Amino acid sequence: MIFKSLTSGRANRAAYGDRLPPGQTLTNKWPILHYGNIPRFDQKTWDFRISGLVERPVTWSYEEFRALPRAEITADMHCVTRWSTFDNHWEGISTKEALAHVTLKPEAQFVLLKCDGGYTTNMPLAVFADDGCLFAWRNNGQDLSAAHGWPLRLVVPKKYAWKSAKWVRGIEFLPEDRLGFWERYGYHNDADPWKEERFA
Ligand SMILES: Nc1nc2c(c(=O)[nH]1)N[C@H]1C(S)=C(S)[C@@H](COP(=O)(O)O)O[C@H]1N2
Ligand SMILES: [Mo]
Repeated sequence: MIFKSLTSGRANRAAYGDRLPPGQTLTNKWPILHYGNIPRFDQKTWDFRISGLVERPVTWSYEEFRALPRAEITADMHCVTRWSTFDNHWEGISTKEALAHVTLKPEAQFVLLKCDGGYTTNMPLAVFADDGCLFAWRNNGQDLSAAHGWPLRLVVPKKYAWKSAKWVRGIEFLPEDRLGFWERYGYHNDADPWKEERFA
């Protein structure tokens, strides 16, 4: 009964055992959570930039981005506010695919994701480039709604969902870690739900 919503975290743990990280509760709805307003999307002016420690920066138009080779994954999602959803099917392009279009300088060790509206989140290059990470525009067979990140969001399945940046517009490669929006406000930099890395 995966889609039955339960109210008790303990009952969830009993029912879903290894699948639910500590302190999380399964929900059958997909909550909407973000800081600030939903940015307006204009396909004509939207672009995606790869900048920082790369030999040559990249700017893709919306059409160019959507023409890249595609990937799909199925993953669970865990928000630090304690809800989880199972079996999200995402379609988009993998972070490995994006990386294949640039030559990183050797000092590039960290990534800062930049979003419309000013949201940012950070992670080591190895976390960004891990299997399962992708820039998605579809979830469970449907285009993302504006509220869930249309036209593009990052998905980092192994981390708390604040690393899964909505309305993402670019990647900057950095020599040192630079904290993102929630990371600056005291969220844990590593954000592993299995270790309950909620706050620093
Ligand atoms: N641009 C942006 N992306 C964001 C956020 C945000 O405030 N702004 N919030 C994050 C948080 S805390 C969560 S839990 C997820 C929620 O994604 P959803 O609204 O699609 O469920 O988006 C993440 N991505
Ligand atoms: Mo969250």
